[in-house]
Amino acid sequence: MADYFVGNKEYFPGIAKIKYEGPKSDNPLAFKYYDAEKKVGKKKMKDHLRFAVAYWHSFCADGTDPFGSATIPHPWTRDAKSPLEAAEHKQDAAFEFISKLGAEYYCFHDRDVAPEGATPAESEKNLAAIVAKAKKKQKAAEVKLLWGTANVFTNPRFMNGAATNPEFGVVALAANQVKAAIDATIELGGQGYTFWGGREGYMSLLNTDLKKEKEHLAKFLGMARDYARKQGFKGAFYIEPKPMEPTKHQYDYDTETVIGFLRHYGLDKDFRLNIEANHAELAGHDFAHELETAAAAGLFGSVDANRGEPRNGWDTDQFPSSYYETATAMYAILKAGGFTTGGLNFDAKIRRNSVDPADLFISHIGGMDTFAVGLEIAQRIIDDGKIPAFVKKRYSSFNTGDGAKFDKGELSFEDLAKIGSVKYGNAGFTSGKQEYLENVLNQYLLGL
Ligand SMILES: [Mn+2]
Repeated sequence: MADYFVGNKEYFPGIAKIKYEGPKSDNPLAFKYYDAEKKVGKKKMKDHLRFAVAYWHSFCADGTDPFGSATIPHPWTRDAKSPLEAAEHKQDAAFEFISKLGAEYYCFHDRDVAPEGATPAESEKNLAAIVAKAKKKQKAAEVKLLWGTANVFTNPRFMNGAATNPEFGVVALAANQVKAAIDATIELGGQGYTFWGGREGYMSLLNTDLKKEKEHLAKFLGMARDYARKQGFKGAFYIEPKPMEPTKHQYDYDTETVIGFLRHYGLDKDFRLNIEANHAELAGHDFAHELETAAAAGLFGSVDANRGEPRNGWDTDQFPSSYYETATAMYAILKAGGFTTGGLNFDAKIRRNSVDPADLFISHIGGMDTFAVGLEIAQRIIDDGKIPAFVKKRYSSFNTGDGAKFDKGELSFEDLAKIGSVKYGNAGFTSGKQEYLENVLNQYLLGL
């Protein structure tokens, strides 16, 4: 990773490249657990975790919330003579930050990196100009694009949806934007392209043809996929489930819903899941549940790494801080074979009263350390083997005899019923040992 900042200006002065100093360090601007080159199992930490910085939260979000205006200073927006120049300064700040942090990847929406123009053509031109600069900066900073996406939810024209909009004209405008974002992703060597259906849902069934909207969504996704493949895109397409907010109900409700949707419309060969911890919580699921559900379907792709606030029920996008959550998530990810095109994208923002420039570093350092600990614990679960062995044994009655015949489809339902009555009258009293397994996991969490 190059030590790097571009332009004449350093936007995070006084902050040098973040280093690993170990668990005893009291330097807030150092990693305590994330040691990029350290080997865990068969891979280096950085290759397991594939951290990405989210452009929108880190360089665009200014602390505005429904009750208050901006609190977080963005010095890169000062002194710019035009929106495009402001976007260039923001890009300088972004590459300086990502490089100093030592993340290898980043993710963006089209509108995070380049300003919207007065017309769709002008917007495309702005994006192309910024992409040309990003290409050079990626190379100089040794930073790669994990995935790109299009923001088809902020502009008021998307108030009734994008691909699911009841007006055809808006569907076509969304396609114009998604096409340009796909082109940008390909140009920058992006390893994935994400669809988050921010407004692909409904506010009221009284004004909604739900069947038509879902069909339109599937058609739009298939057309975008075909276009990207025709342009030579080899990466993964991701759908990011979220149950609600801003709509009452979003069609990509949760992982299981998306799997059913992708299979129903024949999209499951190209599309994978991008799973966000906070969205899992909003859907009433554990983060690990969503990961295991995607992996069980062979559709695990990438992760938006954050956390919610369990007691307030909205999408707070906080930085991960729970070892228990990252350990169980990383265990699911390791069991799924780890990341290929995906990674851990910090779809997380500092709180609006975290106004020191260093807070952006401190939050990412904490998230990276928390996932590094989670990875080590997950590897410990696998290496020690007690928990995987317990699960294996729990299903061992399907390995031989009648159980194996059942799994192979060699028993009729009448056979099964007869065997049950004749041979297994006393079955069903084996302990699930949940408390024992929780105790074992707690021992791993303390590293004993
Ligand atoms: Mn979120």
